[in-house]
Amino acid sequence: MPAINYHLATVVMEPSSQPLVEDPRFLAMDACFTAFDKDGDDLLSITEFTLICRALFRNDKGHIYVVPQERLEQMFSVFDKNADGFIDREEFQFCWNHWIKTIVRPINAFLVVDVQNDFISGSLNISNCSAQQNGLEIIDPINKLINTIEFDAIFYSLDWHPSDHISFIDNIKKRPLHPDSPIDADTAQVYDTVIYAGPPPMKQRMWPRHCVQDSWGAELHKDLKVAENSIKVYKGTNPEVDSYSVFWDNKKLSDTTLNAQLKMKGTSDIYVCGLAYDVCVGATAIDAISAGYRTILIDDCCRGVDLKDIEHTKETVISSNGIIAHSKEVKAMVEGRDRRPELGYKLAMELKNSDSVLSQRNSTRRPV
Ligand code: VGL
Ligand code: ZN
Repeated sequence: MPAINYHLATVVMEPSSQPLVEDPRFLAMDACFTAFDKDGDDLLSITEFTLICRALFRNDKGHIYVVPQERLEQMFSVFDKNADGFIDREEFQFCWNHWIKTIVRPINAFLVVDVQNDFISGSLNISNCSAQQNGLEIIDPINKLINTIEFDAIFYSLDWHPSDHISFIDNIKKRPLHPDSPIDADTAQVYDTVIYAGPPPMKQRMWPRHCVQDSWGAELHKDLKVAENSIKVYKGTNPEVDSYSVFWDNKKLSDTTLNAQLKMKGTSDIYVCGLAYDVCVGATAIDAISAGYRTILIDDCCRGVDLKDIEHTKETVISSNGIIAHSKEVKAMVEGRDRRPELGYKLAMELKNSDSVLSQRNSTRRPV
């Protein structure tokens, strides 16, 4: 508990001054409101909200992140529920409980994607792919994160295919291809994309046989630290559909237990890393963002297949308000000492959406 109180106190700390809340038993929420209600009218204007954002979105090295005016206004309007141009104390209660508390004390999950033998030195060794990257290089930085940072939960995903899996090139004649498939079964090679007949028709990139259930290739690399109380998530177990994301298979037919387990722990933030950057790591990060999580992709703890696809993965994460971070930045972020405006904005937009879902439920419109 002292840690939480400390972080909440920093919220009402002006640059280069002492925390206004020094007694941890102090009612932090009201103190915060009062500290930022500069003109004492018992309301927070956009200018006063902007000061809150200056206190929130900073790191412990004294850097204050710039938040574009348009974003400040969008976030303000999420909390100014009656749209009268001010955040009153009741509106601030929502802002405090659902936004500020998460920003200063996130609940952090660490997700290590598919750090398995086959991708490092086995049948789908990514160093043979076009980017020629070495998966072994991520093991030390991942272990360092596990050894030095207190995550609230740690997950390891495993690509876990049955022998007749649809993605294996040597299984290509087991299922009919669609007439529109760009390549036929006799000419298709590893890494080509074909279209299976279905129904419904389904695009599939072909891979060498890899990560077959219970084989050596499917084991986590022996040097990867497996944290105590961590959770393993198996994916790609349905022979008929591939599964890049750790949340969903590629057809979104079924989910793994990951989202339910994250929800159970009250997770707000997900740190993603592993193999392959532009395949399973990217798909997982993007699904994490769509599922509403504040998402951080740890760049130096990922290795991928194709440089252009890796670039595209990063662009997609950034443009959907995720973060690309270096592992050395993670500890301060996890501990709420480095608070990124992109993640604050993402959370505010989630709160806005959850609001509209609620109001839709109360109206005649069909629930989404
Ligand atoms: C993966 C290709 C096929 C991955 C899994 O883990 O990135 N890539 N199956
Ligand atoms: Zn696979």
